[in-house]
Amino acid sequence: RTLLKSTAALGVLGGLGLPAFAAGKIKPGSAALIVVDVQNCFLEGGTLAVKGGAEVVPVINQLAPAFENIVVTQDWHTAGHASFASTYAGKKPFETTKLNYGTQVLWPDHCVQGTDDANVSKDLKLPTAQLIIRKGFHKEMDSYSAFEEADHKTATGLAGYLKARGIKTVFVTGLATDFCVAWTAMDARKLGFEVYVVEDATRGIDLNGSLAAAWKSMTAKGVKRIQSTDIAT
Ligand code: VGL
Ligand code: ZN
Repeated sequence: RTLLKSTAALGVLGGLGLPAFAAGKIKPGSAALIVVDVQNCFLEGGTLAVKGGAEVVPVINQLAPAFENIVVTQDWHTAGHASFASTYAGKKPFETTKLNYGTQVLWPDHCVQGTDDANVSKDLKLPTAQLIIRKGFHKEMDSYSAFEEADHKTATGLAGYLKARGIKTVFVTGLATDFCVAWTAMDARKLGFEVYVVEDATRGIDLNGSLAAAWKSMTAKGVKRIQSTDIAT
């Protein structure tokens, strides 16, 4: 059994000048599904709700049985976190500030550790998920990526986990396309993985054009954009 349909392999890879047979060789044992931040905070009614966020749940549930390895991520902030607008006098959500690692978008308070808002959606059905990566828990630093925090130095350990299990290809899904999904996908590329983002299994925040910008950056780094129907389930 292989994960990508051969028509998908041609469609996705043809335009990239890559060997069309490459995708046809992806075996479930060497691939992982990464489910990024499908948490109450990012769903309707949550503190940083992404439009249409809950629509990714049935798509991800439908993909899950095809995967032997599933990793879940969970945005997991302290109260008074450096990424919260409320931490700074005179700052409002969706403005930015400069922190010592670079520009930080300031968000409404969201995904605070131990709250129901921070819980992973109970509607997800991921029987083979074994690892939850919690990120953004250092009070002074954010972490959009599942692989490294915003200083681009502090590793979460996910790369080591995947490599130790012989995983070469990752399929990234979840929320939000233009922040945690995009940073996770691009870091995965940087770390040497083959990376597919399953577009209809994601939704974006789209702050000042960030969604189109994220797809442009991801594509430029060799991240492949596919649909859930391209995966053999
Ligand atoms: C995210 C903004 C702030 C995400 C997390 O999961 O994309 N976005 N924290
Ligand atoms: Zn966050």
